[in-house]
Amino acid sequence: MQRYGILSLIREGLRGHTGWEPAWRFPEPKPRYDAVIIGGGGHGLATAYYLAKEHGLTDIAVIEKGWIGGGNAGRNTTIIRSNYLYDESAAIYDHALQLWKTLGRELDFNIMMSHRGVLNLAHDEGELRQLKRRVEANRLNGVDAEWLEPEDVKAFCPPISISPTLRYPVLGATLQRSGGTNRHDAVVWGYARAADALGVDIIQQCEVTNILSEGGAVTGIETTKGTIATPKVASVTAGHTSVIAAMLGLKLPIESHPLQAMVSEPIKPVMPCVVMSSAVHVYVSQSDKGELVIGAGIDPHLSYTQRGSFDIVEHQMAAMVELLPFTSRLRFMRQWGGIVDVCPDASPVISKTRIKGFYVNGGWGTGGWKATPGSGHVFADLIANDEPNAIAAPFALERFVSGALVAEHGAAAVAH
Ligand code: FAD
Ligand code: PYC
Repeated sequence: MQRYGILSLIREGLRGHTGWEPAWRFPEPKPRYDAVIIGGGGHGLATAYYLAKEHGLTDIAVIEKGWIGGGNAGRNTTIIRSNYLYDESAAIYDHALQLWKTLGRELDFNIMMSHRGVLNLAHDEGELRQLKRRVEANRLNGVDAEWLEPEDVKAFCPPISISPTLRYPVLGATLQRSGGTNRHDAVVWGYARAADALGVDIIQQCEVTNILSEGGAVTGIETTKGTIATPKVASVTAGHTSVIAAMLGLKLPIESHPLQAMVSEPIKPVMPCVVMSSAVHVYVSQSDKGELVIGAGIDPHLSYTQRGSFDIVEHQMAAMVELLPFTSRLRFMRQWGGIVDVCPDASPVISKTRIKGFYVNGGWGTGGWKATPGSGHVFADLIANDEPNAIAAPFALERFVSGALVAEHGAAAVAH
C-alpha cells in the first residue's frame, strides 16, 4: 500500500499533482468469487475488510451500483453512541464503539473520531423516567452513561436554553461521554484502502440486477457488468434491502423511508457536544469545518427518492431555535436525504436466510452509522462460519416469527 508524507505533498504540489497513486484499484469483475458483498457503504466495506483480515477470505468482491460511500454512508450525520436500552443492542452498539476508538490507527487513516459526548434531552416526566431508566440499564451493561440535571446540562453545553418557560423545558439529560462524531467519507475510504490492500476487489458503477439460485442455494449474481458465480452473497444495501431480497423471492419485514439532514454556514466553534431531543425532534452537532449539522425524524411516507419534505425542515428549525436560541440568525447551505430501512422493532437484521448462502445485513433505520465497525465485524463472522456469533444472534430474522423482538424505538433517538 502506497504511503505519502510531507515530502510527497511538496513534490506533487510542484509537479501539478500528476503522480498520486489511487488508494484502491478499479478492477473489472472476475467470473467467480468465493463471496460477493452487495453495497459499498461503510457496512459493506467493513464486512469485506474483516472477512479478509480475520477470516482469510480474500477472493471476494464488493459490488457498488454507484460510488463507494454515495449512499447513507455519505449522507448521515455521523452521531456515534451506544446508549441503547436492551442488552442485545448494548452489546452490538458498544462493540462498535470500542472498535471506533482504535479504528483510525488500525486503518492508518484519520477518521476524525471525536468523543465529544452525546446529550439526550428529557422534556417531560415520562421521558425523564424513561431516560433515567436507560442510564441504569446502560451502566449494568458497562456502557458509560450519566444523568445530568438542567444546570449540569447548561454547564456541559452552554448554548442550550434551560429556561423553564420553554414550550418543552429541559428537565435533564443523559450524557454518554464516549459518544461523538467522526468523518463519514474518511471511514469509507479507510476501509476501502485496507480491504483493497488485502486483495478485495471493489467494483463501482456496477448494479446487481438479479441473484441466481439453484435448489435453494445461491449460485451467483447478474450485474450490469455481467454474471458472477459465487456460493455466498451478502446484501448490505441500507435503503434497498427489500429490493435485493425480492430478487430471491424473500419478503422482509422492512419499510423504506426518507430521512433528511442539513448543514448551516460554518461558524466559530460553539457546540461542544452532540445534542439530541426526541420530544421536540431535532439533533445538532458541529462539524470540524464549523457547520452545524442538523436532522430530525424520518418522513412518514414510504419512498425511494433521496429527498425529504419541507414540513420536517420547518419543524426541526422551530425546535432548534427554541433549544439553541443563538441559531435564529443562522443561514443554511445544504439539505439532502437518504433512504433508511426500518424494522418493526427499530433494530437491525443480521441474518442468514432460507436461501443457503444468502445473508442480510440491513434495517438499521436511522441509526446504523454508529454500528459500522461492529456490524461489519459480526457480519463477516456470520458469512465465514455460516452461524451467527453471540452478538449477532439476537438480530436474526427468526425473531419476527418467535416474537423475541428487540424493541428500541425509545433509544433510536430519531423517530422511526
Ligand atoms: P449505504 O452507505 O447506503 O450503503 C449501501 C450501498 O448499497 C449504497 O452505496 C448503494 O448504492 C448500494 N446498493 C444498493 N442497491 C444496490 C444494487 N442493486 N447493486 C449494487 N449496489 C447497491 N446513523 C447513525 O448511527 N448516526 C447518525 O447520525 C445518522 N444520521 C443519519 C442521517 C441521515 C440523513 C441518514 C439518511 C441516515 C443516518 N444514519 C445515522 C443512518 C446510517 O447512515 C445508516 O444506517 C448506515 O450508514 C447504513 O450503512 P450502509 O453501509 O449499509 O449503507
Ligand atoms: O442514531 O444517534 C442516532 C442518530 C442521530 C441522528 C440520526 N441517527
